[in-house]
Amino acid sequence: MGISVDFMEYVIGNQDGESSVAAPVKNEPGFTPGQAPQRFEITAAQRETLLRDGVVHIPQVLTPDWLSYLRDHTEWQIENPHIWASPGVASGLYDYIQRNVWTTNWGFYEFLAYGPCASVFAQLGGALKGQSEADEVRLTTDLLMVNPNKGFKWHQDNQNGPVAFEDALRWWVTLDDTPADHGAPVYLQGSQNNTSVGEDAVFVNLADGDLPNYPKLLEFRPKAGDMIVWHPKSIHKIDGPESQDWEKRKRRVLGGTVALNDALFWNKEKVEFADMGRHDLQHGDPLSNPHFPRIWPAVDPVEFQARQAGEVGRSFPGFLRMWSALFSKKTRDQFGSFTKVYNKEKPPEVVEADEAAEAATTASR
Ligand SMILES: O=C(O)CCC(=O)C(=O)O
Repeated sequence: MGISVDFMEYVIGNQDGESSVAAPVKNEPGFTPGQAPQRFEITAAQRETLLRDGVVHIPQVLTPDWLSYLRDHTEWQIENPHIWASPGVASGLYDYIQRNVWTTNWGFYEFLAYGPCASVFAQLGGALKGQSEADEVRLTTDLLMVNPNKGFKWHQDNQNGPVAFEDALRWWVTLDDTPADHGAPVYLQGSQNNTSVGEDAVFVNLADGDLPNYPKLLEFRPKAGDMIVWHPKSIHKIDGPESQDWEKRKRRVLGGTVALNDALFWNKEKVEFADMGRHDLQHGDPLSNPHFPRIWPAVDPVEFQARQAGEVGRSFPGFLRMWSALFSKKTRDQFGSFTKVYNKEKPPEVVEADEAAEAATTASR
């Protein structure tokens, strides 16, 4: 048994400020609340890799300070579990998993507002949009994922918040080294270009549609502080340990989705666990709203105030919105794909993507 969460400890309300670890930038002279995020330089090679492969591994985005900050908040969160983590924890899928943790614990929000990730999104999002940097980046959801016991079979990401695929970018930052024999994220190279996986699908069979046209598997072994960024249509999986138990090991990851530029509120007419906040946005409205906060080029002062005042998060009206979408055809299609949880190992041509990434990083430093 890995990390165990005490169900008697589940907290229902907001946990802002209870973990007292301050964001590293706050100790710097001249720090101003709401200031622009730190910058991490993305290379031309990394931009090209994302465009070609649909995924890129970026080593060492987190400084030691940010790494230790995020580990402290994650440990605190596991010890003080939020009720929203209960379904994922009870199922044993993860030792701890909480969506939109940025809304209940501002430690995670401040990481995204001030840390280096927003600049990575801006530069890689810019690559997708044909710009050197995206004009604007908004967070549409995050997910704290500790120890994927059962792994996550071949899938397309579908819980991205109310944003269209063409305006979204997926991301993942790990706080631990990947073990040698499991836990490696694996991507089908170039599969962002597939035309056969419907937008409501989650799990896929690699033998179906045009997926056989993407025979190469890119396997990454990220180390603590590394990021992976990918196109939302990229097909990928992660395998847990064979025993489905991480025991005393830890694999702590914060992942999520951001929206690029002037993205619109996209009502997918299906269950969106990321979108249960108290807002009245309608399909086609600008996404500018504290529930989908701007993090690049900097936070929006009004949205920032709303977040720090605890005005964002799940709400009863938002829950009803999610509930009413539960019975839509699109939701049925999405859950229908759960019956196809295939993990057929093609005779894989595994490309050691990490070697390529390391070469690119070394060249850029
Ligand atoms: O790292 C994990 O546990 C799963 C990651 C993943 O597949 C995703 O975020 O889509």
